[in-house]
Parts: sequence; structure tokens; C-alpha cells
Amino acid sequence: MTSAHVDTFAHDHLPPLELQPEFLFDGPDLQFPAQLNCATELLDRWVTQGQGDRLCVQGMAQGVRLRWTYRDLQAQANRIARVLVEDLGLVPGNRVLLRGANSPMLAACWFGVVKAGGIAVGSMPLLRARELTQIVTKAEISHALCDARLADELAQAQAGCPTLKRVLHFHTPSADGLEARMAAKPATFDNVDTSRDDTCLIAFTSGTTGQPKGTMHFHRDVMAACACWPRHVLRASPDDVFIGSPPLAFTFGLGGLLLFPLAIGASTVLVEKATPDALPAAIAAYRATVCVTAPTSYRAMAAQLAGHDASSLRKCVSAGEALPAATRRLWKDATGIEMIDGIGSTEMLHIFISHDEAHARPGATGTAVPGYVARVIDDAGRPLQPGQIGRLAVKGPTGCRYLADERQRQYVQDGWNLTGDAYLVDEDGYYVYQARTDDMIVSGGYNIGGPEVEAVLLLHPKVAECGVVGAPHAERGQIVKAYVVLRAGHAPGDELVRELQDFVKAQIAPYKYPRAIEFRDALPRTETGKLQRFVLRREARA
Ligand code: 3UK
Repeated sequence: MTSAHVDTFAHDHLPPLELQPEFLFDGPDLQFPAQLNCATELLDRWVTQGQGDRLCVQGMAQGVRLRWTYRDLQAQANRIARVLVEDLGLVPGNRVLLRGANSPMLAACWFGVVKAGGIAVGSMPLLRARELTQIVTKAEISHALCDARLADELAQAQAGCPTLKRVLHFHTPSADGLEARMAAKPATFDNVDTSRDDTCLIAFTSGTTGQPKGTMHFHRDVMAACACWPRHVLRASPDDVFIGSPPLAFTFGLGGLLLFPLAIGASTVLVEKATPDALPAAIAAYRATVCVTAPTSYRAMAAQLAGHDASSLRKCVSAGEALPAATRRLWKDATGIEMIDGIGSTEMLHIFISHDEAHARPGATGTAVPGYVARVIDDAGRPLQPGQIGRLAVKGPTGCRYLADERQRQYVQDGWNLTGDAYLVDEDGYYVYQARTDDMIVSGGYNIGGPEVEAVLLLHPKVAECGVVGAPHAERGQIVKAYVVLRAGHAPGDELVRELQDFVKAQIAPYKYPRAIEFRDALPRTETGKLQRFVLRREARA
């Protein structure tokens, strides 16, 4: 096995072997050749096999609707690889920052970097200069490909980023922009012959506290992710048209909206604006068949679907947060579709516990995806019995490798990846999410998972959204506190507080009911749609 990396930074900053998780490669799907470039497998392969005219990626660029075939995307990625190598002096192993909302050009940039043996580092479009500086510094990023509309924030960051020497902008007619340089290059490129164990991707976690963590993934990991959840659970077909909201900088979006459709020769729609207001119209316009987004987005879309033709949809994937049973129900009533829920993480690259449509169980995430094993353990690492709440531990062909980070010891213990989630396994072997382990509420000696209370509140017809956290309390230690956003046309008040409290008490053990309820116009969320419970907790403390 020969690494192609001339710049050995990634290899030099892997966690020591004894701190890495155990990797499992059982079965013929998970055997990979020693030399492997995932761009060859996901993109060039189709052109080589005579399928270059198949539709690959659609979207908008500067107001123009694009429809690229596999051959088109390959040509664009090849030109970008040439610009990186020939004009910007990229050598294999260099890190390249990618910045932009989802678009065909951003996808071409990802493949351009990976073809050239570089390491793609995505960044959420809303990141500010301070956060960009942290990422560039941590990953010692040398190059950036950046949407011209996001140029300012990166320019501000660059002042504090001595490693970042070359920045090119795309989506610009400028003579020294990426497109102008691409136009001067032939559409061919020989992909760098990377090892399956060369890093091709560093994904930063959207950490809520402290420095962001960079997770390193190899060419092999990308192909392994494609061989597990999409092949065994999603089971999409080459004629499927994928669409959705998660940014390509988030591995949920990278896999669900780029790697997985391409792995099977299907096509993807990359829309810049995929909010719940905009997505239904896009689904109708592109006749999309597979939708990938977060639970809250489905909940908001369910209310707006009338008036849009969503009849093309056949599979809907939810991840990023627990999927409440009420949201599954709303979506099924609106579309007839049973959603596919799955838990994944940036560290694991993609989804490792899930279920298909036929095995969906409201309120449960599912079972270990083929290729992965999972268990629920206590604080000493001992497996627990069904029904007991403990820490989720997983192993499979992908796993956590933090870039030079002490926190590796927390995520990986005894070869298992510990995701930080509290789970139980029910009598039938389904994994049921409780809370993030550090989000568990302890009230009067009881352990209460906020999401369970949220799931009940969401069943109430007047509740649009809610977040439940522990608020400090003199006698009980903590009390359950709910922050509630009401549906249009309902007014907050003491009477409604009592109504919601009684509603919860009638559905689950009364000790779990929210002793405090506060009404809000909106809830704090990350760019990936996750509820920021730490913000609510901070407010509950104040
Ligand atoms: C939570 C879920 C319950 C859970 C992700 C799919 O979310 C992703 O990655 P992140 O690193 O966060 C990981 C954490 O998010 N979570 C995600 N999905 C679910 N909780 N049910 C779910 N279905 O706390 C997990 O540890 O941002 C999701 C694919 C790729 C991803 N990166």
C-alpha cells in the first residue's frame, strides 16, 4: 500500500493506533484494493462504463438552471483539479477549504480536490471569520475555493491564517476567478493514485463548546459508507433524483446528497436555498424522488405541502436529531410516505443505526446498519440489559479519528466509538434514543430525557416546535422546563400552560411533565437544524 501524499500532515496527525477505534470489514462489500481514489469510483467509473450521458447533478448557478451529466461533472472536476495542481501548486495531501452553499460547482470542487489527491475541508456557509480561522489553523489549510458571495468573511479570516496562501473564487465572471481559469484547461485529468488509507476529507464537528474537532476520513471510509447504509437500508435506484437541505460541509449532506446518489449512478439536485419554505417547490420542479433533511424541516414542510406537487417523492430520510413519532405521523398523513430515520455522526461519517420503510417503529431509531455493531453500555463499559438506559457504543468500517485532539480518548474507548448519546434497546432489539448523555435531566432523583417530553408535546395540536431542558431547582436539583413555539392562531397564557401540562401527564409518567413552560417565537438552532439545548439551558439558569 503506497500513500500518494507528498504532504504528510494528515498521516502525521492521526490519533495513535491504540486510541483508534476497532474497524470491522466483514463481507465482500467491504474489501477494497490497496490503491483507491474514491473520485474514480464515484464519478469517472460511470463515464468509463459508457454511462457518461446519464444525468448527474442539477441546480442553479447565477440564475441559470444547470443539468450536468456524469461526463459534464467529470470535465468540470478535471479542470478544477488542473487549476489546483498547475496554477495553484497543490501537492497531494494539501488541505483545501471549500466554501459555498450547495451547488453543482461546489460538488465539482469537492471532486476536483479529491482527484488531485488533496483533502477536502468543507465549511458551513454561515461560519464567521473567527470560526474559519480556527478551522484553517487546525487543519493547516493551504488553499481555498470559495463562492464569491462569501469572499468577505474568508478575506477577514485570511489575515490571521498564515498557512492559507491561495484563495480562488467561483460563481464569478472575474478574469482571475475559478471559472475563467477552468476555461483555459483541458477536460482531462489523471486522478492521483492514492492509497485506500490516505485521508481525503476532514469534516469539522459543529461543536457547541470549545474548539471545533476535525474528523479524518480516508478514501476507503467514503466507499465503506456508500456500501453500508445506502445499499442495505435506503436502497435507492439509478433513476432516483435526490434532493434535500443539509450542506455538503456536513457529512449528512455530503453523503446523502452527493456520494450516495453518485455511488449508484443516480442524480442529485443541489439547491442553495432548501428551507422548508423553498424545498416543496423544488421537489415539484425537479420531480425529486428521495428527500434528505432534518426532522424539524419535515415538520415545517408537512404544513406547507398543500399547493405543491410532491407526488414524485418515494423515499424520505430524516437524521441529525431524533425523529419524534408525531413528526413521522404528520409526514405520513401529508405524503403517505413512511420516513427512514437514521442516526449518524461526523465522527462515524454517516448513518450506523437505522431502519427501512417496512421496519419503521415510531419513536425508535432502528437497528445496527449491516456492517456495524452496536450496544448500550454502563459507565464501566459493561453491556446493559434491554430496557436499561446507557451509553451508545458502535463499531464498523468507519470510525472516529480526530485530527490532533485529546478528545479522542472520550469518543473512543476500548475500541468502541461512544457517540455521547443515551439509548436503550427495547425487547425487540430496536434502539430507542433518550437524549445526549450530557442533556439528561435529573429531577427529584429521576432521569428524564428531554426529547421524550418534546415528543409528547409535539402531539398537541397547538404546538409547532418545542425544546425541553433541565432548569435548576432548590429542592429537586432540576425541574423539567419546556420552551414552546405555538402554531399560528394560538395565544400563550396560564390556561394553555395547564392544558399542556395535563396533556403530558396523561401520556407519560407524571414525574416527567414540564413544571415550567415558557412560550417563544422561535428556538435556537444550528445551521444543521439541531436544537441548541445548551442555549436553552443557559437561559433556564438565568
Ligand atoms: C444526533 C441523532 C437521534 C446524535 C449526522 C447523519 O447528525 C449528524 O452528525 P453530527 O456530528 O451529530 C451527531 C449527533 O446527532 N443525531 C443524529 N441523528 C440522529 N439523534 N436520532 C437521529 N436520527 O446525538 C448524534 O450523536 O452533527 C447524521 C449522517 C451524518 C451525520 N454527520
